[in-house]
Amino acid sequence: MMNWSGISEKVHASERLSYEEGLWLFEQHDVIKIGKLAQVARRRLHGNKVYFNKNRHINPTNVCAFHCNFCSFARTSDKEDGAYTYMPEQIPDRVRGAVNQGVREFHIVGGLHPELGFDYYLDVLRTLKREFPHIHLKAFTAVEIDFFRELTGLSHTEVLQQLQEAGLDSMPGGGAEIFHWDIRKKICPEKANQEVWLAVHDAAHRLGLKTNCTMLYGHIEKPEHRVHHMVALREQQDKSGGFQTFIALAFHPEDNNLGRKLNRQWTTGVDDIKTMAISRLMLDNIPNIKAYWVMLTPALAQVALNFGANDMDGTIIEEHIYKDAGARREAMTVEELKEFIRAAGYIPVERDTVYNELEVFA
Ligand code: V47
Repeated sequence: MMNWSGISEKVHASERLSYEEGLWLFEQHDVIKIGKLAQVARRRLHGNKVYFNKNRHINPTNVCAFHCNFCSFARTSDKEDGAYTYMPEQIPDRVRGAVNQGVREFHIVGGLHPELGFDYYLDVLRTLKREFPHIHLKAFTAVEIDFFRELTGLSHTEVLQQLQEAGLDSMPGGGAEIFHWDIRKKICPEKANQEVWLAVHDAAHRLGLKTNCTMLYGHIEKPEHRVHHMVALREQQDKSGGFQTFIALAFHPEDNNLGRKLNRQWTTGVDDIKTMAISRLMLDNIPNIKAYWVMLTPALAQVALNFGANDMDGTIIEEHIYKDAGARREAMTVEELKEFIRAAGYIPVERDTVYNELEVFA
């Protein structure tokens, strides 16, 4: 029989929660209770610290060969309204301002362009690394890596090695969506599936690359698909150990087919907070839980710090994927981030991409 005291004992003893216990937590309405348990795990790992970094997103192209029905960002060809593709040599000038403001990381992801070869993506990295050698390049999701494998006939490992030579320093966690095929076949059937997505991260971890992982929730999935997803990530982490951060991504319903089908229904605040807390409890071997403020809004991301989250991402600057899907806020200054963290009662800590602490703002 599952109950609060059994789960609470396990959390206090740092014992792993089962799939069934994860599901049971999703069925509970006492979100404060779930949050308190998540805070036990969060405080054990991070005390009162909340991390942020100074980063800038770069989305080199929005032209994409795939048709994921939740995506508002993609265009099917260069000719479609709103389509854009930056040539590698155009990018440094676009981001120089952010570099001058002290940005330390570029988060680079984009469409799977049907006509550009692998060299385009290598050139994006090479150009940025040449121009800004001190900036960390966190680039390309597992889905993009698998697309490059298809383009080149190389293995995932060989693709990653070539990207590393061109300047790749780590990988973001996108493209995981919901692994369970009952859902995945309805929202992104063309994308790398669970096995492939995990195999790419496995290959990256074995090359010494740190990566992140995500879950897209709040659309047609059920709690069991969320818990299945978390357990799959946890099992992969047991094997290869290179995930740094988990980010639960709430579905944004504006301007995409899935959103229209669901009558533009947004996730609720309670669901967002509950999902955050349960992810902290289930993912006992992934060190950080990110409250991605672009996705949650800064206000709810701040609340999430009391529900298991210990990281607020960063300054971000020029985000497209969420903005196109209905998010309103595009950038936060370092001062704003620090203020949000302090006002919630935590200590802001600036980190680099791989979680070295750069400055503790006590
Ligand atoms: O994989 C796309 C999601 C992801 C929508 O690694 C949507 O540090 C909601 O992965 N509504 C990309 N979500 C973003 C991402 C990410 C973000 C921040 C930090 C990190 C990190 C990674 O965005 C996609 C997809 O799951 N997404 N469209 C939408 N309409």
